[in-house]
Amino acid sequence: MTLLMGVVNVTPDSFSDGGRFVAADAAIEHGLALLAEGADILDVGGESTRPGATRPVVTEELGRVIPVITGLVAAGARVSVDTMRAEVAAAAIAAGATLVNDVSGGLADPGILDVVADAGVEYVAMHWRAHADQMQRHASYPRGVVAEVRDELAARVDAAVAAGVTPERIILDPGLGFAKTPQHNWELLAGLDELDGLGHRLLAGASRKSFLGVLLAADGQPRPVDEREDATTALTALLARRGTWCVRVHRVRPSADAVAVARALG
Ligand code: PMM
Repeated sequence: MTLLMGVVNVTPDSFSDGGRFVAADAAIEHGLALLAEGADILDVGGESTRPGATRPVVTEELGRVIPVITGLVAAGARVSVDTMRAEVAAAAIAAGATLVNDVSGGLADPGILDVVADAGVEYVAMHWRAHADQMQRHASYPRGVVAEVRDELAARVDAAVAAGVTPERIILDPGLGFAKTPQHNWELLAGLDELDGLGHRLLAGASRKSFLGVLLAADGQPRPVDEREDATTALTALLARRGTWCVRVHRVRPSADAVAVARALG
């Protein structure tokens, strides 16, 4: 059955008021609410990867995510850390995270692969080409987006295995919205079966992304981010129907219903 990963972003734009401890408490409370709605995994991230975002320094990222991971693990949650940094991954694992969700697939900080290998935790390698402030310059796939993403993910698997990560612990993600045009995202979603050929579990994150806003645009204006929930839920149903291992979402309850519907269909 498809698992649901609930997003717990601990970034200034997600919990804007109050100091660090207020933000941590709010994030923990949010994570617990997602668990109650049926999240299987909580994904704690302290770096915004939205197009154009600038990076926090490592101490800032650690200060954001570690208290939240500690609190959620204490509450019994299965926690993943959404980070590209080896140092943050190591601290998150020490705090109880059992999955490292690396949107760069080991490209941003190759040392993260050694951390994952040493700890024996699960590893999500997402398709990525450049940091958020540069990535849309890399949205070019002359050989076809599905073929290029597949080959680049295969190279990330090779790098992870070379570092000692057990292949069974590697999960692949097409990286929707990362160096992709809306059309690229749709082609990737339609071509996920080709990524299955790499022999790893798949995770996809489409929740609220701008390509859904473009799809649902009215009068030339993209649908605002908080009005993309129904489209997100529709995608969860379709992803669950095709047997995707995990779907990453901001709101869990509607997607849990979608997974239940897909499951009832067999
Ligand atoms: N997308 C975002 C952040 N982390 N992790 C994985 N594995 N896959 C994704 O698609 C993904 C991710 C950006 O989305 P957000 O800013 O809305 O959380």
